[in-house]
Amino acid sequence: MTEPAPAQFTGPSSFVGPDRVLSGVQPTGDLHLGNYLGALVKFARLQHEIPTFIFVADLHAITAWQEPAKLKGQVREIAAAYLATGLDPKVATIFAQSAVPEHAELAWVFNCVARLGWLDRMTQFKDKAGKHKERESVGLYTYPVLQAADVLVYKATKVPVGDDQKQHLELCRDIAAKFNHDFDAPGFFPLPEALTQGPGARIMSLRDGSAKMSKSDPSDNSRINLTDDADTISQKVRKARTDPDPLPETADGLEGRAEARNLVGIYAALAGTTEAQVLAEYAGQGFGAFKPKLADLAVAVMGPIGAEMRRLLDDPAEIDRILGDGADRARAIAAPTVAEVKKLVGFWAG
Ligand code: AQP
Repeated sequence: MTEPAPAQFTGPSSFVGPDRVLSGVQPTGDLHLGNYLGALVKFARLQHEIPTFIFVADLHAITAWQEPAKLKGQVREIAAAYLATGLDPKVATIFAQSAVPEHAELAWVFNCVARLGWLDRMTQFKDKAGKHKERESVGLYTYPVLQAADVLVYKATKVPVGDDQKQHLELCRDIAAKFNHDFDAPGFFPLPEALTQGPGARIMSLRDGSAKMSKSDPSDNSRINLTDDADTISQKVRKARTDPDPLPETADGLEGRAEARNLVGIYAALAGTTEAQVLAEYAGQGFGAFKPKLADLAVAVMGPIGAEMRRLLDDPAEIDRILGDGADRARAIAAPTVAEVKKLVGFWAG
């Protein structure tokens, strides 16, 4: 039995294996612009560069109560969003987390590798649990451990996520390194890298530039949903909180103007350009002029996604077929990893 790690395990991984991308989204509500720019848009790009595994995180979803009769439908909605934003099921492996039991199996082993002190530091749990953590599920607390299993069961090396997930990825690396160390298996698991770069890494609420855009924000006006129609998108952009000053010439001028910075960042991410280029075009103009341009851009990018999701959801059997096929392909990678882990741990069934 190894003593708790005195410090975090870092350093280069001796892992030698193929690069793989892994990420997922919880089926816990309408996907929004933050999920799209922070995660989904990267999935579609990466699938053509590196073998890509994208799952719907239904095990994670039940860390908070989900209506059983609705959960399958919620999973299909996320799958439809993946497809509508450009994931190709012939290229990427798309599946539901609950269809690959190896995630949960590996998570148990990792629960015994991770230290309580490591989890105590997770700020997302503190944010979500608020003042009443004793009322939260144990699953919400150990969520980042399951997340580490999600990634490492595929020995994935790249994890495209929003900024809010960086800390969980660091924990994932610590778990991988401690497992490799404790079970004398150098390089068995890679130390995966979070891909958070880009202007969409942290999209803030349209009502409060200091809060992350989030599915669970009670105000629907705080976010643009993937399923919003053109009028709703335009209205939400026009109502977005801003300040009375014109846009500055450089990004330094956005200092202390969180709402202004957020809208410029959203424009840059949607247009596939940079904050500096947006400011070069709009410097000196007020939000009365800028917001309609942003609204048009958001409608042009998001409108077709919502329409395609609605079309796909008309054929749930086809979505189920894609998820079933993806689960078979995912298990073909995950099962051998768990078999190796069982041997390393010394399980009777290993
Ligand atoms: N505001 C955001 N900006 C950029 N990226 C974001 N992501 C979430 N919000 C933003 C990224 O979206 C991916 C999927 O997130 P998730 O649904 O699995 O979990 P989450 O981070 O908890 O998403 P929400 O919307 O904030 O949900 P609630 O309100 O339930 O907490 C992740 O890659 C995440 O980084």
